[in-house]
Amino acid sequence: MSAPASIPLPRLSDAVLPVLPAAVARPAYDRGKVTAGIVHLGVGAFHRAHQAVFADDALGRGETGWGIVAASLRSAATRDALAPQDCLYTFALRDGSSRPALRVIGSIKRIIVAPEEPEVLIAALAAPQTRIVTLTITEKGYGFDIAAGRLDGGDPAIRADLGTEGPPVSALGFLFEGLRRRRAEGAPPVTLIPCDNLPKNGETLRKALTEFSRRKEPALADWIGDNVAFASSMVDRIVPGTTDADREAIDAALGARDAWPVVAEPAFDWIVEDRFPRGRPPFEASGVRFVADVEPYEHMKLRLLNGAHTAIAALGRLAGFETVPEAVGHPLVRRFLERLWDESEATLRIDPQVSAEYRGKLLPRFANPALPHKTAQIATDASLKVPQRLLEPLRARLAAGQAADALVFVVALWIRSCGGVDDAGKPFSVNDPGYERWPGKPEAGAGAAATVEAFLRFPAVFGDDLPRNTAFAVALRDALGDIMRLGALGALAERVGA
Ligand code: CS2
Repeated sequence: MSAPASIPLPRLSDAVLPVLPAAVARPAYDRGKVTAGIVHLGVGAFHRAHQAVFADDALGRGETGWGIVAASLRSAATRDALAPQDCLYTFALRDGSSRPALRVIGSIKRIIVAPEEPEVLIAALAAPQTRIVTLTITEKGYGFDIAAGRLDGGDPAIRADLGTEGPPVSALGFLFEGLRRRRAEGAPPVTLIPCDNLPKNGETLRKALTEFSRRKEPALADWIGDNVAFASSMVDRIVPGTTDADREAIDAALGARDAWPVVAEPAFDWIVEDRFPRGRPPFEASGVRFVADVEPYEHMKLRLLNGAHTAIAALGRLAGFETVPEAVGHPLVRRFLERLWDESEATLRIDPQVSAEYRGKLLPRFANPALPHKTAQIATDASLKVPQRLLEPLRARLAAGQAADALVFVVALWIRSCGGVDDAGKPFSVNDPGYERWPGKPEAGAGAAATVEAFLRFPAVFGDDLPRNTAFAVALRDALGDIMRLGALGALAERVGA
């Protein structure tokens, strides 16, 4: 007798919601009555584990105007996974101790793949009921050279959009077209909220979009000044990429097939500048905080959490730690992170109790065994991350005449990791288009002095001040020399004691 064929699981969908296991939370509101007040650009896992969850909370509390129209600027993968399941997906909270809490999120009404339907995205951005546009497009999505304070002239998508009247390809190009139509149609003001790990992200987006518009249609740049609010926001939640093992476990618990669930830690923060001329969703009921100035929180998070992440990522690539929990399982790494945090925390302008509490939670967050966050994922686009996470606190310390050995060491780890060969001689891929585009890379096999000299001429990373600081150059060369000689962990052991 042959074994019975297994019965295929039904696909997650509105129709399946009523028969999911009782422990799985799901929308209790009528999704058909929800209208879209939010357009989101960049419908990756982060958005789906963060803003879309708060919108779902608001809908669950009886609001109906805060559904989301989400757009992918490039890939069709998320739309292809979620459209057949009515844009529903599972959000799994993993705290490492118990079984994940599962919840089906219903706030996304539609997913647009921008290259396929540019007009639909422009129309959504221009729709009068759109009151908020949120963005998670990663650091490079802004096409802005932060060190120079202007558009990144080398960014291919920005160049293409500045040079043509055809359908846009970049986020700035879509925002420009959407706002151009809002002006033409007399649509009311709107708030743009960037949710990426950039310093002053609202201000950065304002500068980028204003310069972009000024180059294409100066009158629109003036209109934007009067009709568009830019709210900086600090976002925080660790959301590793979904794995096949996650999918299988979640399908089994749901009794339904979800092509793209997301998994995340319970901790989160969304601190947003309160600039909403046309009202905003009552997100504070979910724990979102609206403040006048987000900068102190942003510095705390970028310098403590993300700075440590970038350190762990470079170290992981070089020393062979595949995940963050694995890296922080090593006592030397933990000891080093405390040093790094001592240096960075002292540069913050925030109530010391707030930063101490935040810092105190980081190691347990990083060690969460249920979230094997890949160091390779965090190492992506590192040249766009190092400045705000490490060089800003480093500058602050140098200016105050304070030592910055741990920060310098992390910059040296990053430089070493750009070589794409680990300490055992095994190659790995460096996924950083900003670095790849930079023409001044050192020769393969160059020593520490020549490598540092070359890197200091990478203006988008080091600006024009750090290359003139001889003490910094010498410290960087010595740290890199140690890493080349002893390997990343060996050099680390020299610093924090074996
Ligand atoms: C990480 C962040 O990939 C990265 O660069 O540092 O995505 C980090 O996990 C989040 O900012 C946490 O809030």
